[in-house]
Amino acid sequence: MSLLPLFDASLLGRAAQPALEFGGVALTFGDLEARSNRLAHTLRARGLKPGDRLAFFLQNRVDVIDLWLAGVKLGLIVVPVNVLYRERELKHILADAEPTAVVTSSDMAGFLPAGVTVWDVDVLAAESAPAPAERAAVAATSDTPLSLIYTSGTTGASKGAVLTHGNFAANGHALVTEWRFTERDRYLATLPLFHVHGLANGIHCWLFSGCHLRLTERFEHAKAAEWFGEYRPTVFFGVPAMFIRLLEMPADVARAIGARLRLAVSGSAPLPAEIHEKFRQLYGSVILERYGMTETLMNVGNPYEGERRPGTVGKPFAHVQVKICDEAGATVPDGTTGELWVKGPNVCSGYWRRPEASAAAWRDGWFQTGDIGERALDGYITLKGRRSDLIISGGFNIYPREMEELILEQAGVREVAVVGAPDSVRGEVPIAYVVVDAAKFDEAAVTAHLRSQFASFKQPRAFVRVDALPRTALGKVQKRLLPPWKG
Ligand code: MCA
Ligand code: AMP
Repeated sequence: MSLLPLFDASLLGRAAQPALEFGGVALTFGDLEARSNRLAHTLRARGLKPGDRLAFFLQNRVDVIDLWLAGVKLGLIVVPVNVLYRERELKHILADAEPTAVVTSSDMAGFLPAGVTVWDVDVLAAESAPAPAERAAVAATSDTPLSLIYTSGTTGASKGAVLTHGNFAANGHALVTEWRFTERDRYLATLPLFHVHGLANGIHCWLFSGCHLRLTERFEHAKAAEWFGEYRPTVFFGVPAMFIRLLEMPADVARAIGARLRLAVSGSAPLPAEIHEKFRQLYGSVILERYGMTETLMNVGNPYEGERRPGTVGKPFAHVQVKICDEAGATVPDGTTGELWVKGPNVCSGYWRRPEASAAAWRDGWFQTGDIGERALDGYITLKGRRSDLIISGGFNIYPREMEELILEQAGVREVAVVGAPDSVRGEVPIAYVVVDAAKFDEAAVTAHLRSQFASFKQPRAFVRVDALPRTALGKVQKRLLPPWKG
């Protein structure tokens, strides 16, 4: 099934109904239908055909929604790119995805590597204004790819997960149903639209249900009280760092917000049980924590009705099968730790142009998540860690190897290990333990170079100098034996 018929309940069926507000602009679903049709005509006139990749490198704005809808209609493969990415990340993703063009704004175009075709978002919008408002659409099926979303997997270089219309349809349909979305909901969208939490969950729950959306350019905790107070959302999705920031709200304001908020969902990183409890006390609202991945969209969630158990991610969604396996691939008994394997219409079709990586990640039709967890006798799943040394900071992923490779290239660095240290807001922050040749190592120069190459959230919070890295007899670095970072 194409996604379009699911969107049509809103785009066509609720054409006159208010759909969204952003920066003082209010649009109906009919406006969104017309805007995306006009953009689709423009993209087609610029030569885009079904299966072509079109990347966007944009902060949240309505044009991202227009691009997504136009991509759905034209059978394009849309490639969302994190706005915080810098030279290395951008070069890698754009060389791998080979998009026809990258749509960006004039203030961000300078970050894009030379040789990439850049389309200015405002120029595209101006060019689209006189285009026909009638729909330009091609047929799609469940298997038609819709998006390449880059995720680091377990290796240093990130890989594009090929997500199809069917993957997004299954995920969106399940969430709207399980989370009881109706057109009366008001969803405050502050998550970035370049990751699946904001895009596949947020945008699709909104479009499938026909509720109302308030979009913000990004999450800013200093504005949260104003946004919640003015907009009066019934639904909010966030990463744990956002819920931690929301604990700074005055008690009376928080109570009033909580009284209207029927659903607060946390995901993308572990939500500490203590934050779950503090949020309940302050807002009177019980956070629903769920677990997903870019490759699989959502897998497991706490129930809408019933116990939302702190520290757990709940039970598999109805359309997803989950089994917990030992290293040999045999299912372990409940109460025993193993790796989560998942199967279902939500799981992506593979990694873009990487048959070996795809072959390594799937086994007998099951996707091996790399996440370690256990299932209680009553079915609730608790995540316990990961097979790889992924660091999650503020809900953004950092693969240490990617940073280590670049740090090792710097003058005076003999050895390096990047590890996550606990952080009260972001969950974890990266710390680089280095063995250096002090005469040659220039920390300020290394820091400046890293900033030009990688996203801000990947930057080491500190360089800790050590005499040697702890290693096993086989030479593997034992990150757990490094001295704790004292901040
Ligand atoms: C963050 N920063 C940004 C943006 N977001 N800068 C520009 N535009 C943005 N959109 C930078 C800031 O400049 C700053 O950089 C740093 O991030 C922290 O910003 P701050 O305002 O201090 O915010 P905070 O209170 O620490 O909160 C950070 C945050 C951010 C807003 C929660 O981490 C965030 O948006 N996280 C969402 C990540 C997400 O959507 N993950 C979903 C992945 P500096 O460090 O230089 O000061 S999808 C996924 O994982 C799976 C599938 C799943 O299950 O959902
Ligand atoms: P990504 O593939 O970049 O979207 O990141 C997905 C990873 O985020 C998963 O493999 C988990 O390790 C982690 N994750 C997502 N949701 C949760 C959660 N509720 N609790 C703990 N980890 C989570």
